[in-house]
Amino acid sequence: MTTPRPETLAKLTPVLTKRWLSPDAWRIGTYEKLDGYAALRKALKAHPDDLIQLIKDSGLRGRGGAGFPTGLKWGFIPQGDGKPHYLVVNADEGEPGTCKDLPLMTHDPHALVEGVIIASYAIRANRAYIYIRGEAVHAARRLRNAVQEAYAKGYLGKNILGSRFDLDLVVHSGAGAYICGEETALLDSLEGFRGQPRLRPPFPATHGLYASPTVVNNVGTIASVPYIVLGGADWWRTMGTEKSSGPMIYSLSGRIANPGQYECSMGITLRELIELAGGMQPGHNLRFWTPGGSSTPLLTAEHLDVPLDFEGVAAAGSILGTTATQIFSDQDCPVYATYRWLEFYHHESCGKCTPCREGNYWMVRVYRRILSGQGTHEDLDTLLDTCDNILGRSFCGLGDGATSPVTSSLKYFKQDYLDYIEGRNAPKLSDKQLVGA
Ligand code: L3W
Ligand code: SF4
Repeated sequence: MTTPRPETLAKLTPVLTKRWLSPDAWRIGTYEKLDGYAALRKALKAHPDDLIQLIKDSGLRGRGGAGFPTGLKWGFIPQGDGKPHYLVVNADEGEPGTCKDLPLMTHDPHALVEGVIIASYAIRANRAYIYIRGEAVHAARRLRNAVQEAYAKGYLGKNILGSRFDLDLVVHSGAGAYICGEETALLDSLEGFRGQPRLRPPFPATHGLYASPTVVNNVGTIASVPYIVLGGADWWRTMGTEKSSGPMIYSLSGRIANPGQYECSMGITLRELIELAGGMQPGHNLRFWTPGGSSTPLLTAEHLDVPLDFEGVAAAGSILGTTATQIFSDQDCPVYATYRWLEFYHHESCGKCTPCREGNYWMVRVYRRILSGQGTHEDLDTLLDTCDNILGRSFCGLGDGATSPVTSSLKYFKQDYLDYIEGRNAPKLSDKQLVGA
């Protein structure tokens, strides 16, 4: 175990995570004692347009993977259009390795509820939904309890705190499909249809839930709002970088001494995160890692000093994504890891478009062949060619994301593939598993 240096420890910025260790922080009484709902009282005294401007000034960017500017998105909602507006929170956290929203909703559900009320007031929505992943039963229970408590205290319902603003909030559990984390599939699922992506544009901002203007934001994005309202845009900008402001919850998993969530100023490096987490597990040396879940191209030990903000990771050839850093060592095989991720994408592909549905199916078969010692050199060209036909030709991000581990592992670890094909690596899969392909 390594002990973090003081300058690295200073990069820990507990903002969204600050109440997680307080006993009973999920109960409204505790939340109120710890500044809870103070931001709502302040926000309801402001003009909704000023709140949108505040979020624009803070530079807050979406925490769900794409990093889209939140204030800009809120500003897209047409005003005076006579249509109902909706706020939908994407709590369908399902990206492999990602584990920042579920602990937030479990430990501090009122932070999300308070954020929902403020955001709904800003975009003039009178109905909001939290779409939570079906398997997250405990988090959903905590959220439903928080919503009930908020109604009982007058923070939800009619004429909230005497402001004449009304809001109803519904917690809706999905059925465990990864694709429902794609915003338009989520909206279809919420409307009672099978969750499959819609064509964009039009974007949800103009044609969302029930074809009405809708903001879809991630849990971490909405839970950031009360802090910005209380602390101000300038304070928020004291953390992070110019274009990637604020703190971010990084989820560390894999070959690390203390896996978990580390909330730090954006722009921290993996080297510093590993230090905060007590170092690598004994006997393991870093070999490859995902900066933001399996849909983001792999990076390697050469990238330990890449700033983990939107621009820094992009410059290194990957994507910040959901800041799920899965850490693999010299005892892990990048070919096998990629195969396991592809099994996931193949299973979760909704089947709507041919490149993703067929491409992932074929790539899984090719990986099984390689890993059972029966691959050929042509298989590597087939993989790249298949990725070429998926990337940019799929209907939604799932298809594009599935190509990331394939192309990046071939870029950095081609020799590992060759070792299976040329018989230097013992097969990892049996003939029986190959037949199952
Ligand atoms: C109005 C325009 N709105 C863009 C909105 C759009 C959306 C947001 C970002 O995928 C990525 C994906 C995953 N007018 C607009 C506009 N918007 N132009 O901005 O849009 P986009 O298309 O950049 O991304 P996305 O479709 O939201 C998110 C990657 O994140 N990812 C995350 C996966 C995580 C999960 C999970 O755990 N649930 O799915 C990881 O890397 O691959 O590329 O709101 O409407 N002109
Ligand atoms: Fe469905 Fe995959 Fe096409 Fe997305 S890319 S619409 S998940 S088949």
